[in-house]
Amino acid sequence: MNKIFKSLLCAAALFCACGLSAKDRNNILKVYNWSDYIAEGVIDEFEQWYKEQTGEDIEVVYMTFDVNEAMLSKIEKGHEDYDLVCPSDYIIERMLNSGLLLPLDYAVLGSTPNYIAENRSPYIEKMFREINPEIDANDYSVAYMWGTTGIIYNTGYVSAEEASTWDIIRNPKFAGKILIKDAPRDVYGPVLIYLKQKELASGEVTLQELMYDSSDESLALVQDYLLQCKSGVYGWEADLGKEQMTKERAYVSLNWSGDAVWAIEEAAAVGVELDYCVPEEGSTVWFDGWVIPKYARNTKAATFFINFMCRPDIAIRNMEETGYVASNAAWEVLESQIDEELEPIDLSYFFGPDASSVRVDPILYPDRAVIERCALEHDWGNDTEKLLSMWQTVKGSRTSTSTLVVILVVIVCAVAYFVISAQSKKNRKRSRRRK
Ligand code: SPD
Repeated sequence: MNKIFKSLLCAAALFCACGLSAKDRNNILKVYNWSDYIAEGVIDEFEQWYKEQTGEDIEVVYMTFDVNEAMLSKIEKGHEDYDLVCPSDYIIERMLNSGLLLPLDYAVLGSTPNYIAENRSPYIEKMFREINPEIDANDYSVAYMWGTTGIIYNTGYVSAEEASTWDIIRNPKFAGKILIKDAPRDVYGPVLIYLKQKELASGEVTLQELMYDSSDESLALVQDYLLQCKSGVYGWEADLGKEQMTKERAYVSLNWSGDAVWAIEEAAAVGVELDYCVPEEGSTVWFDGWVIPKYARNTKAATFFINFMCRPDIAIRNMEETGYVASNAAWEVLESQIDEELEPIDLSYFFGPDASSVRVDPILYPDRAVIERCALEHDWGNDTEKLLSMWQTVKGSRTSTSTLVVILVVIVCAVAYFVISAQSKKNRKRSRRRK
C-alpha cells in the first residue's frame, strides 16, 4: 500500500513538474547567435513588443558562439533545444540537407505586419534558392546579415596594391603582423580561388565549382599554401582580430567585411587608419540566416523574433552597432546609409533599379563588380571532416612564436633561480666555515 502511495505521489509530482516546465517553456525563447551581432537593447524591446502583439510574456535566453561548427555540433550531436540559431549559408545548406530545420510558418504572426516578406532583397532570395535546387531555402530561413571576405589592412604599413591580392597573407614584409580568421571554410575558399587563378582565367573551372571542390588535390594545395603563410601569422582569431587591428598589433587581417567596418571606425577614433579590400582574384560572399532547428520548442516566438529583426528601424540599429549589413532591402535601410561625400555605386542588384547610383560605403555594400568576382560557399557533406583535419594540421604543426617566447622566458627564469640559489647556498656554507 505504502509502495503504491509513493508511486502515485511521484507520478503526481512528475505530472506537475512537466506541466509547469511546458508552460514555462512557452514563455521562453532560446536564441543562439554569433557574438557582437545585435544592438544593445534590442532583446529587451523584443520582449515588450512580443507582449504588445500577442498579450503573452516572453523571456529571451540569448547565447552566443564564434564558430559555425561549434554551434552546429550542439544541435547535430547535442540535440539542444534552441528555438532560433543563425548559421552561415553552407551550414544552413547542411542543416537543410540533413532534415534539421523546420519550415517557417508565417500564419502565427496573425495581424502583425510581416516585415520578412515586405523587406526581402531579391538578391538574397536568389542566393537562398541556389542553396539547394530541390528545397527552397527561403521556406526555412531568413537572412540576417551578409557581406564579403577580404583583407583589412593598416594603410600606414600596407599599400592598397599589396592588399589587393591574397598573396599578402604570405608576404614576408608583414611577418608576425598577419591575422587569419579561425574559420576553415572562409579561409579555404579565397585561398583556393587564389591558387586556381590560371584555371579560372582559362575557363577550365568556375568560381562556383571551386566552392564545391573538396578534392584531396585542392586540400593539399591549400594546406601547403597555409603552411607557407604560417611563420608570418600573428594569430588565428575567432572574434578578436578587429581589436588587434585597431591596437596595431597586426597590420593585415583576413576577415569579414562587417568586422572591417567596425574596426575602421574604432581605429579612426584613435588615429589609426585601416581600410578593407576584396582581392582582385575573387573571394566569397556570405550571409548568416535565422533558422528554427527541429529540436526547437517555441516556434511561435522564434518566428516573431525573426520578424522583429526584419523591422527596418531594428535592422538599421543592428547594422550601426555591429558594422555588419542587414539583408533587409527596405528603402529606409538604404536611405540611412547614404553619405553625399561618397562616390556613387551600383546597388540595383540588392535594392532594385532605383539604386543604380547611390552614395553608400562600398565596404558595407559591395559594388556589382565586386559581387561578380565572389561566390557562395557550399556544404561538403562528409568531406567537411577532411577540411577540419587539414585545418588542425596547419594550426597545430608548429608552436606559435609567442608561445615559444613564453616557454623561453620561463626556462631562463628557472635556470637563473637555480643558479642564484645554489650560489647563495655556497656562500652561506663558506661564511659558516669561516666562523
Ligand atoms: N561577430 C559576428 C560575426 C558574424 C560573421 N559571420 C560571417 C560568417 C561567414 N561565413
